[in-house]
Amino acid sequence: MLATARSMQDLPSWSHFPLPKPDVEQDRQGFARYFDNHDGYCVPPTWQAPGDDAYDQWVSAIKAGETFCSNFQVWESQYQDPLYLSKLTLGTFGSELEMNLHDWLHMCWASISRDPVNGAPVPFARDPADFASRWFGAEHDFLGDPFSSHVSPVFWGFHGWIDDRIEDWYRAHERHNPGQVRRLEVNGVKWFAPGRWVEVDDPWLGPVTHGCSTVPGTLPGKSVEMDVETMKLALRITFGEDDKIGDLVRRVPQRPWYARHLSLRGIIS
Ligand SMILES: [Cu+2]
Repeated sequence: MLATARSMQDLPSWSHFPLPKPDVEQDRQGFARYFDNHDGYCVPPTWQAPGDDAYDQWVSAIKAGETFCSNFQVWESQYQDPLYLSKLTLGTFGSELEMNLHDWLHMCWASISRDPVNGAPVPFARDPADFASRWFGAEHDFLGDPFSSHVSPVFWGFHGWIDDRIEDWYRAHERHNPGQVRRLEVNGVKWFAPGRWVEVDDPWLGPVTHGCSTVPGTLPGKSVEMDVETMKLALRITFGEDDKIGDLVRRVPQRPWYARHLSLRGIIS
């Protein structure tokens, strides 16, 4: 994804996570300057989703300055620590990044979702089963959903940062387990040969290897998850209205996509 996007546009990685706003009592000027948002990385204010206290608490905690110190900075240093990385397989490291850090980055830097037509706030964000054309434009600029998050420059900053950790992981293994990880190019992407530290020989390359057909209907010889209309139906069953699915499936509460796992387990207080 990054390689393709970078072939069209300059999309630098964050070299470090942007610092939170300075304490107003310690640094009045810095505090005021923070809100000028010169670099575009100012953390936007939290918002409330009516009737969903668990969500309100979770998203405001993620955006709090204390959480930057207790979580984001801890992960930032851990995921660059050669000794720590040298004990992880690539798959385990990827899962850690995804489960601990990734969704939080999306939600920390997200602003409230807005209807692209009239700018009205949509606190629960676009319904995942709503494919109306207005959601497909660049005006739908919401970092909390994979449907729209790539519109935000912040997305490319932190995804670049995450991607850069793969090289750290490789260097860590070179240092502590020399010769045990071998570079290999797969489908034009820098990857690694399967072995003790690399379980997956088939990296997820988005639409190149794992995407849906761009032609609606069927893609002969491919399984149903490759079919756009089938996947839309699956989303409607998962997130759609109760009366259409009966008692068979419990309705998933609607929340921004990257707030699906409202775990506070990571917040160290
Ligand atoms: Cu992401």
